[in-house]
Amino acid sequence: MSHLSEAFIREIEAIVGPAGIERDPERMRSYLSDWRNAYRGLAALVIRPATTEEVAGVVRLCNEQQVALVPQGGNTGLCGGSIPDGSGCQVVLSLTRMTKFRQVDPANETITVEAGVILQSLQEAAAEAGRFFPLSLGAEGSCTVGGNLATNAGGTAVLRYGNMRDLTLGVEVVLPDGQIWNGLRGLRKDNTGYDLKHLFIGSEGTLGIITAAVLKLYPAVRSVTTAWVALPSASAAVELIGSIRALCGDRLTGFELMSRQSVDFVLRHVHGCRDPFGDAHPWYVLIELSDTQPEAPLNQLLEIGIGEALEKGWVIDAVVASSESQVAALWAMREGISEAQNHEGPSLKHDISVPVSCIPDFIETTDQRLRDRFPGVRIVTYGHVGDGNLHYNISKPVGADDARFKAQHEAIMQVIYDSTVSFSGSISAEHGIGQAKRDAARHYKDPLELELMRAIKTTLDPKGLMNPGKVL
Ligand code: FAD
Ligand code: S2G
Ligand code: ZN
Repeated sequence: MSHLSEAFIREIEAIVGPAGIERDPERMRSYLSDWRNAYRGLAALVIRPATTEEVAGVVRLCNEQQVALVPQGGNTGLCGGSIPDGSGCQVVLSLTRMTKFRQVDPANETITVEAGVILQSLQEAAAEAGRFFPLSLGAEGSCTVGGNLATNAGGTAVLRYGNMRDLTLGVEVVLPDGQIWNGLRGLRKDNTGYDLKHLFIGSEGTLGIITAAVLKLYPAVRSVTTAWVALPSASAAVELIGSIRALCGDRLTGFELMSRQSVDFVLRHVHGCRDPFGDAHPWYVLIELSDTQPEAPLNQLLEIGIGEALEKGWVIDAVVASSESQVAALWAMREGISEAQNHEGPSLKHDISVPVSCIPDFIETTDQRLRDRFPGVRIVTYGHVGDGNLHYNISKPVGADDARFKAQHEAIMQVIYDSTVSFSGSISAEHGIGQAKRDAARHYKDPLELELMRAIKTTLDPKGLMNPGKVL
């Protein structure tokens, strides 16, 4: 039973056309639960506008009729930010039909795309224009540019190119009252007051609907080399990234840490993955060097860097990929961790960041505290070392009951987040707050910061109709 009047639905249909609304409960289902089935909701309607003007018309009508909107892109978010609540009164506004490439400007090194463009399609379009768009993450085949902007997505190339905020020059936004802000400027310098785009990047759909963006393009990458390296400890990884970066500078474009536990899960659950080394080692890093020169001496650099590290005891073993398929296999090991965790029962996710230099102490301290209080939990530690960003995910003890384990989530989360803030870290490095971390953010964030965030929210969305219950 819809909480919306037939008249309202007819008005929506007059704006977006029959193709733009979804009322069938079966077809609505995929919009109402997240990738991991960790969050489920109900919606009175799913609306799929095809243009910015249609988005504006829908938002204006929802504003007049006080109907709350939940923006949605690829629905790969990991904090439940794109899932409506259980009231059945909210409407999901999916941007997935807005997939136009509005402009490619190779000389300005920019590309203007609509919010529903899939990240992988954007990467391909950049390559076709003889350029490179660097954002890269495990969900790139499904996540959208709008979702990447709304979550200020990070991924594996942040250490070289930054996160989505750093890759964006302008955005187009439909504000909560239905006005269209055209901020689609492709300028690298525009110092005319507050940089408003940064209000919406990372706002997770709570301040407006991002409908398009001007994104930076980079020179095409023409040589890449990739290595899988076994290490004795996490502190060796921090030593190693420092020495590789000193040697290779901006050529270091990937440095992903993985614990043996995370590799074990992948070997167990991801078809076709095999450990390049016979023996098991405590830690691994995947290193990627890349360059715009076709014949850059990347292998030689890597061999020098790894050779020095072997002498210093930072490296146990190393293999440099010698083919495209080997490179793909190594990245499949890394990117398979997220999926593999789902086969081991609930994955309590903690996407934290600490200063890079604190990574080893954070791991040692937090592992110890967790093992003392929750014997048998399996700690899946992996992530983007160059950003100080660890995915510190906890799986249940072997054979434990899912429900009993999940009942410990609050207590486990508190140990991890208390430890994070004791190292001056953040409780959400790249995934955002959504509904998953709203209460934790209220507990751990500076009260003045929360007050400022609320002031911005109240100014832009006084009726509180934009993604209610998320972030704040
Ligand atoms: P959705 O999940 O649809 O929405 C995410 C949030 O953005 C919601 O709050 C939604 O309301 C809002 N939103 C969506 N579109 C718009 C819009 N146009 N305007 C305003 N608000 C909008 N994330 C990382 O940062 N780094 C990683 O390395 C990473 N790896 C991942 C690996 C896997 C296997 C998976 C499943 C996810 C991973 N993620 C990662 C999380 C996720 O892919 C990102 O957060 C991504 O940016 C979400 O994009 P989306 O289009 O799926 O957004
Ligand atoms: C990644 C995915 C999140 C997770 O793979 O880099 O951002 O913890 C993560 O599954
Ligand atoms: Zn990540």
